[in-house]
Amino acid sequence: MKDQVEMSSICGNDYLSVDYLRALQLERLRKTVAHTYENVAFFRNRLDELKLKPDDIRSLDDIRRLPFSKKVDLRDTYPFGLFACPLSEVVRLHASSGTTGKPIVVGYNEHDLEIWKEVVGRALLCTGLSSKDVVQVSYGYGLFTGGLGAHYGAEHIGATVVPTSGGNTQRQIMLMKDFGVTAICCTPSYFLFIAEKAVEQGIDLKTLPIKTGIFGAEPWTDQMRKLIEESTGIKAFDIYGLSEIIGPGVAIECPHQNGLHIFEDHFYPEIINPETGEVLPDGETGELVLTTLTKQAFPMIRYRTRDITRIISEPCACGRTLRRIARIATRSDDMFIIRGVNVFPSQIETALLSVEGILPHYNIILYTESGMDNIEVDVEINDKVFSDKVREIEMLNAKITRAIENIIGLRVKVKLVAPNTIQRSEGKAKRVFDHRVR
Ligand code: DLL
Repeated sequence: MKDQVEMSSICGNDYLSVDYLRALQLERLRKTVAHTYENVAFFRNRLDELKLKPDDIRSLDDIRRLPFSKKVDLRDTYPFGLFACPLSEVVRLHASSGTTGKPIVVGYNEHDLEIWKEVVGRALLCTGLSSKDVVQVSYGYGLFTGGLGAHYGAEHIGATVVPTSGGNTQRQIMLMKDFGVTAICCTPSYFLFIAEKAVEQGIDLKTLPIKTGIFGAEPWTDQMRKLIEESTGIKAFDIYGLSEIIGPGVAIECPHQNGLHIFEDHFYPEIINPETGEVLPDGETGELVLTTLTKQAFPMIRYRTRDITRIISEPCACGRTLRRIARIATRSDDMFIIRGVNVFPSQIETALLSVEGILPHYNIILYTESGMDNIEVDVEINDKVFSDKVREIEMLNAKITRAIENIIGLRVKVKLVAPNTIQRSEGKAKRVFDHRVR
């Protein structure tokens, strides 16, 4: 009975004909624009300034006539200024920390929660999970959307949910083993920590039933995926989302892992040149802009995510007609400029993990010395290397320095540190520390 619910009623929209999907998107876009215009003064004023009416949106391309929205709009209207229904109809609030003081707040009515559990459910099914799985949710529960988002999605497909939230890692491993957990949802950095603790406890994850990881909420690289898969024997899937749009469940990889399918019947994607705002064709890299097509309490129109990716429109071997986005290696605001060179943390991770003998735990420290900006990369080495002779450690240091220089084109200071000295994360990892003098 549970199995029948799964594929037929939940995933139908993964396989719509492209023409039908576009028509559905247009119909939903028009509704969303009209609903937002009617109920959100902030949006109405912007459209009025542009002398635009909701009825002017007649084709999907007309979306380009609509103004972008940004994180600062949420901040300026804190806490509920962008809500499109009275608070009495809102049944859930979530919030994500902004860079300055106040968080950004998002709201859901009952209909929105239904959509959320549908898209997360579809996401989990897309990776091959089913009602037979026992899913440990180790994303944080609370204002962060990760825990509750994954929770209700997993319940929706009839899986058995183990709601551990983040933290208390030893206990997480005990429950994973005792409950026969088959899949885990958490940040990739937290899973690394769990895997490390399991080794310390003498538990080999490869001998447990766990076979799938649903990892997201932070950037991670293919190198990190390889390392996780090889050391733990699970298959690691990338899941993407953001609070402003819904939370987790905007996009996910299928077993072919050549990009993340976007649930396009609910979220309309565009890629823009972040400098000019110009819309770029599929295949070109730029900033992802998302429009919600079905949300009611907190609709978002042309939200600039700051996440850098490209749309992949070639058909996928899985048969889903949903377009994909390339793995998000970086946010435009994560990039730092050192001596005129644009550097992304993911480039440093890629370089580090290409070198043998180091552990996937690192910090990137930006500092100023004699008026010049520099990068120091502190990286842990494994016990074996740590006990090696000074000369061998020096050689490893030179190798890492070269690997980074080859990728970013800058010589950085590399510091090899003892195992277990870099702070582990139970949620989103913080890896960049900016101590530059401005
Ligand atoms: O991180 C929602 C989420 C929870 C997604 C659990 C996946 C799993 P926020 O806290 O609002 O929401 O942060 C959103 O995190 O704009 C990206 O910059 C980053 N991010 C999320 N997923 C990925 C991913 C949740 N798979 C911000 N790869 C987004 C890279 C990601 N970055």
